[in-house]
Amino acid sequence: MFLTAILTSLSLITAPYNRDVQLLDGQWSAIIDQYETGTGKGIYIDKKPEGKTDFIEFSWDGAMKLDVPGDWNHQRPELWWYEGTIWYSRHFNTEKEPGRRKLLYFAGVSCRCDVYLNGQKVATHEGAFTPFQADVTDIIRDGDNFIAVRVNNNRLASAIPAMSFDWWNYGGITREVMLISLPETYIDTWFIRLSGNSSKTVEAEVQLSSNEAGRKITIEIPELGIRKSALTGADGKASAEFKAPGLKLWSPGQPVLYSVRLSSGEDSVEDEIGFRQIVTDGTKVLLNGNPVFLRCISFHEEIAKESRRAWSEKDAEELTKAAAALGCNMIRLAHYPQNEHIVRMAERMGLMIWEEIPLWQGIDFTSGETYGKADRYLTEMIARDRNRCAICFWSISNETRPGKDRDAFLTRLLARGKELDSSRLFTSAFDVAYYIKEAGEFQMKDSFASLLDVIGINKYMGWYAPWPDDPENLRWNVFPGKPLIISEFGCEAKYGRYGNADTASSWSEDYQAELFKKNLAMFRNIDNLAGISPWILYDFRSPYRQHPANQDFFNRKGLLSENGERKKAWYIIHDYYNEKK
Ligand code: GCB
Repeated sequence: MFLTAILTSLSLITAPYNRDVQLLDGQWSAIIDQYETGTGKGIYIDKKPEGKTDFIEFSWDGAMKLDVPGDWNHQRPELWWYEGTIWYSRHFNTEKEPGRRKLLYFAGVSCRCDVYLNGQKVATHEGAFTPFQADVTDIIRDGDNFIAVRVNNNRLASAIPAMSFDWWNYGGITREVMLISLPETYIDTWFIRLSGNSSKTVEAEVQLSSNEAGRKITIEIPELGIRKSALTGADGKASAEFKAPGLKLWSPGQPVLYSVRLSSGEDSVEDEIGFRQIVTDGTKVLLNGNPVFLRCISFHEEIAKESRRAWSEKDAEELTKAAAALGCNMIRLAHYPQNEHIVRMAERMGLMIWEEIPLWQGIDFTSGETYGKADRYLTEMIARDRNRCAICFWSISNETRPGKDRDAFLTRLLARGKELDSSRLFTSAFDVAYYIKEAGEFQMKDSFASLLDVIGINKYMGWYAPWPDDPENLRWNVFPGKPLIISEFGCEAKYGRYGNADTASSWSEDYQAELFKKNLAMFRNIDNLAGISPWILYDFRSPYRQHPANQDFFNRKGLLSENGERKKAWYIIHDYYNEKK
């Protein structure tokens, strides 16, 4: 019964990194299991031969080593293209602590996995980009423990994303694994934010790990001289609303974060929390009541120069600093929830965030199973990041086509998102805005889109779509009453290639620069334009991008090469963003 509870629970502890953590990073043993025979052979038990006639084929003795965190692809040449199953394992020492609980927390495993601790299955999870956990208090042993994880990164038609997508399908335990030690009853989750449209009233909901009524929870914001207490109800949850005079709101220009301390019984925990308002007013996005133009850039969770997934704080710093250097006040985490270090780093630096689930083209909208996965993805993303004030937009899809099944699927998903968090703007990126010659303007028909707060448009004028006229002449009439973000535009260029500014197949920086100038000229005609997000900050790895000389498995739409060298288009956006400041 205990196990079922673990497997079906969506519970995710808030701010796991702020806890008493034993990191299980380092070199893990690994066995390639191409034919999926490991589970049947009980590979998750560290067996040794018994007696003279016994032998073990899938032996951990002498197995190869892989770094955790880390994708497997970049670690060994034979794994560069590998899609399938790899088993990971390691021993670790810990202590059973009477009267305390232990959670095993995985920040991200790509794409699906089964986790075994001391021979028992403790968790199963699908979805490369969100965390999961298991309460292992009763399974952990004093001294030596053995953890084994079956990791599989096959693309599946029912999965999110599905069979193909324009980024590398990195496999492995790509983010941190940790064992968290907690009091028997601990502060499990919290959601602390401004109350409604107020700028000085704070609202807090705090959930204990057990459903105990009458437990006192104290919330302190020492810098503001605030200390409030509330009692839990029968569901173990306490709510409080209080005035916070003197509260400074978070914004890109002033990314103020407060240290918030929560305590209850023997547990206490701190989190850095900022407060801001984000709403729309007609065609404007208002941050703390002021219209803001979104100077955004997308990037993948990748250190492209090393052809690997980004996972560390240092990686997060590299990516977010590169966005800030461009003059951005916002980042789009394409196309999935990236690791928590990136989100927190961006928040500290004053970058607003658009965060999305990888519901990217090719999704099976007819499948109930897939809907369940989408619901869970969204729930896990919001559960992890709802206290991050930098996140201003939740996006639920990228480039989906209108239709009965898709409309029903996304409408339901959007309602679910709003139920989980009504304090943000909901958006999606669409590629169905077309130039209608007879009307002399861009239009878009999509009834689902009309339900969103903000419309994202991916439009590759001059690359996937030829220019029908001079850019200055192209009018836009796409959801004219709502804020519109050009959430993608651009083209490929190889760093250091010059000339032929009028020929796409030159792959030249000059063609890309010209295309950017033309797009910026066209954007002046979009009355409801609330921001832009060029595609993309860095060239990135993708199996789609085959051209042997010019791409070599890199999508070359970066403003920066994979090594961080600035292409001409980088300077164009840099200047444009400086003017928009
Ligand atoms: C898109 C996708 C993005 C691709 C990009 C491209 O519309 O949203 O994931 O990488 O186009 O380069 O084609």
